[in-house]
Amino acid sequence: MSLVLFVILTPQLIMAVGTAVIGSFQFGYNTGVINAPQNIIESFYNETWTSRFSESIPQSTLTALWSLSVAIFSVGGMFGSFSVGLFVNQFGRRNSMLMANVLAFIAVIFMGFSKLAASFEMLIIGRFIVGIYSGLSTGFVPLYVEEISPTSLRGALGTLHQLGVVIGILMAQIFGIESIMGNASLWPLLLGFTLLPAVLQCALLPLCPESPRYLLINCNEESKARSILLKLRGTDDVSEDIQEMKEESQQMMREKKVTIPELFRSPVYRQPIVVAIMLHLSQQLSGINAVFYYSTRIFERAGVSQPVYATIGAGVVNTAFTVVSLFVVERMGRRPLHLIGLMGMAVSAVFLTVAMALLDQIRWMSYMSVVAIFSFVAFFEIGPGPIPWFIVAELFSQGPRPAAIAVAGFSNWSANFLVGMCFPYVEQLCGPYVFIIFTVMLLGFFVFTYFKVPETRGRTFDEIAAGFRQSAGQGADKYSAPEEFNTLRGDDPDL
Ligand SMILES: *[C@@H]1O[C@H](CO)[C@@H](O)[C@H](O)[C@H]1NC(C)=O
Ligand SMILES: *[C@H]1O[C@H](CO)[C@@H](O)[C@H](O)[C@H]1NC(C)=O
Repeated sequence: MSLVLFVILTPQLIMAVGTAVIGSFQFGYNTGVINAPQNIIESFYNETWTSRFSESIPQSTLTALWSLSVAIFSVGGMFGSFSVGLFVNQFGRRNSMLMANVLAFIAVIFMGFSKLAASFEMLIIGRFIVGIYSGLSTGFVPLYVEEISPTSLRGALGTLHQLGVVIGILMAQIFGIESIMGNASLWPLLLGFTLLPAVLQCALLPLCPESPRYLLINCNEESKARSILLKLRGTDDVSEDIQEMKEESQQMMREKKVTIPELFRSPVYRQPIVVAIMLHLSQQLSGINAVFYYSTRIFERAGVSQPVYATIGAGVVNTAFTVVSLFVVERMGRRPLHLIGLMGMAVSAVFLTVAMALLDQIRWMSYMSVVAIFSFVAFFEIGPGPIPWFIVAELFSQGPRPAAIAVAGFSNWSANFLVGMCFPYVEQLCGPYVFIIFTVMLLGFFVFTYFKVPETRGRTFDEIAAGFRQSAGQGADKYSAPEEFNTLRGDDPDL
């Protein structure tokens, strides 16, 4: 097995994947960066407000402004993820990634100079723009990585996107330590750090190949696609890959391109799209971003004496378990992993709630809250973190895939916004019981996944589609013997 791995992992492939996932890193970094310096930036808001209006900022205004600064990132992300399709088909996968960096540069200027300009508006605008960039990246990167990877490694390399994200979060948390950049004078640098990866990516991307799949299917440039594939695969025979792509392209022509409204109207896609949306909602409404945005605050509430270090601990656990999932995801099916992850998170959330509720009576409950958050994060990375990506990409063939990914991205970011914006308020309302809400949702998603989500690992689009049609016709019993159905996708009258 490992021998095969080395044969397929050519330097070109490693380089291209590594460069692409810088985009994932940026997304993670900007997700996590706002967590640790919350108090410091809040006092900057307070000072700015005081010097403008000669009175200190009302607590409610501060909460609102802060939640907005955190959550507007997701509004940007929503716009970005909706524009992914426009870019990738017009300019190609690689050039789209290159162009998006313009946004990163603009965002850095806004965020990095907000303190100098004494303007929290600039910070908020910068968060919005870096959100757009992140929305684009989270669309570009998995698409590019999937299209340049050999089939056998698609899953494992796909998780590198997630790994890039969690390393970004971890770095942001480490840089956010007070003695590094999380202090009153250096926080603009902390936010402006995004500049460096952007420069690095701009320097490396021109050396990476365009996606062969894009060249072949979108541009009809077979010889270019072939020569890129030869380098990426490190073999002298890529006819199988080319053949596979051609088949897909033929199917696309038969299938015709699917728009977002059609996705919901056509009975062929309705079930898969509902599954895609629910999976992304399950990722966001699991409460993971409550942890990534606010864990320092949560640990403070839970009476942990060094909340920043606990936050970093959560980042380490997050990264470690992403690596674990990298290895298991190709061995185990997507479905069991997602189920295990959801259930584990639900149980952890219960422990966290108990720990926070009993904090005043029992001192060591603060340790239990740390353990509970760590295991919450670990289970996230086993299931709801990486799995929705796989399943959504594997549920749809080229025709409907861009539209499907846009819809999934939209639901992801809307839910992300909802959690980022509302969590501080809900927490004020519910106190220690706030994670009960996530527990209930997690259990709901568990039930949904159990009954509705098919296994997609190692199955062709046709088999999966046939499975859906079967279950639509027959009700529950499902997806167990896909090989029996050998239906062509194009033959459905509703298309
Ligand atoms: C804002 O700063 C002033 C002066 O430092 C302080 O008294 C006040 O409590 C702060 N307001 C908030 C909402 O933190
Ligand atoms: C959804 O959000 C998660 C975590 O916040 C992120 O890892 C993922 O890339 C996002 N997906 C999309 C489609 O934007």
